[in-house]
Amino acid sequence: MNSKQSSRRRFLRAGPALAGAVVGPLATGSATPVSAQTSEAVATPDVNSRESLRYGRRSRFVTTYRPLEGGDDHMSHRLMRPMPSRPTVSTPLGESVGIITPNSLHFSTQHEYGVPDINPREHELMIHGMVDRPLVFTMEELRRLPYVSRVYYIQCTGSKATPTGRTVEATFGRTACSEWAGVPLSLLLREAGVQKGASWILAEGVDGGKHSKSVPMAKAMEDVLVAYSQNGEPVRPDNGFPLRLFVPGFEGLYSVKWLHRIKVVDKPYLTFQEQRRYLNPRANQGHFNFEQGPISIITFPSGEQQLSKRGVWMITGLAWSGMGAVRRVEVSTDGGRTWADAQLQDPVLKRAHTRFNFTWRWEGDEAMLLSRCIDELGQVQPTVEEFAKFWGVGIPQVYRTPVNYFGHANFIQPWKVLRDGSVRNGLAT
Ligand SMILES: Nc1nc2c(c(=O)[nH]1)N[C@H]1C(S)=C(S)[C@@H](COP(=O)(O)O)O[C@H]1N2
Ligand SMILES: [Mo]
Repeated sequence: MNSKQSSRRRFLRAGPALAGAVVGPLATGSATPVSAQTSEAVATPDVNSRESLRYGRRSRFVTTYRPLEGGDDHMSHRLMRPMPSRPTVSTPLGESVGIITPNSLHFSTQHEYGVPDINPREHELMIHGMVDRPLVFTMEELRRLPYVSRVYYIQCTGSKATPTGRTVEATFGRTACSEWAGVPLSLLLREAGVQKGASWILAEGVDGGKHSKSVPMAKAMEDVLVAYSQNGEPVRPDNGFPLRLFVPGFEGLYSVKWLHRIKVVDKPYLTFQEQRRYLNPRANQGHFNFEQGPISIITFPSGEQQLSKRGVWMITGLAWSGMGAVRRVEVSTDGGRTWADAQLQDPVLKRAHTRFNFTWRWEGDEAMLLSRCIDELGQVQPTVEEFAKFWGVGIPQVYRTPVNYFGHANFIQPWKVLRDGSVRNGLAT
């Protein structure tokens, strides 16, 4: 055994011990022998190009891309029409490591009116309505103000467990986590002087459809950001360049991109977008969905991935809650009959993706993998059965109904491991 191999074996024995599970020595032949084979270092033609030197590039052997939702070929997709709207592409969660989504791999959706091409030197943010001093900021003026940076997830309401999604991208691909930096909205609102009786803000973007969203004043003063930076670089055009609202823990649609106007008001303004698509039609729910509940997803092994052999594998995934930090994640490998704690990987941050890991010994039998998030408020992520029962409907109705109807659809997505090691969606249709 060479030294690489023995250190790998030490790690594999340590893993289960750290996870608190009892696992015997590895079955003979179950670990991949480490060979001396490495890919030949090939000088790629552009290695010294001006662009490579100035902006960097990834290895040509790394081919992770954002898959197109629906899995169609790009040019034949039904939405590739000569209009600004484009198909949704998903965060490649199945290959994710840690908690930060690279900007290039952040999902992209809901641009029915195109992605505006904004010159930051001409962009302004206006704050008006029920304020003592209406204000207009240029980007330069905003950049002179004190700013904060925070790691937060974002999740589109359309992202949820389904019985038909074949991959983790097809089900939960519209979520991502970044370090967002910008000016606290509370600072700008204090500067403008919010008048008595003002209880909401209306934020509006400059995209063609003027996407706008009403946000309660209490939230606006709590932790909302007017963000211009994402993972250390200017927010990308897809994500709202040069300026976006970021409303941590709320449904993604609150985080208005290409932000140019905040009106301080005394009631929610049900603008076209909000009224047409975002309201919860159940009047007894108050029409609005705010924070997203506790949720977790197994990213590996997930749909269409493959366990190549029996033995020790790391079940890994992401958990989050719109209401705070993740306290615990439990994993079941037997369809929910028994559960055990997964390890949370640092950092565990409020309203951010949290990585969890669970060392598992696969004996080659069929297995049903589930994960369940418990947040710091003690809220537990439901199964689809529990979710349907809570809303007093049947499971088929849960799947059929528009996503906003039942609030945040945070029920568990099971993955089924077959005897041949292939992985399938584990929800019955
Ligand atoms: N101006 C504007 N803001 C917008 C949208 C939009 O279409 N226009 N889409 C919303 C929706 S539905 C989501 S899920 C998030 C997605 O943000 P992201 O693209 O940075 O992930 O932006 C929100 N903000
Ligand atoms: Mo969304």
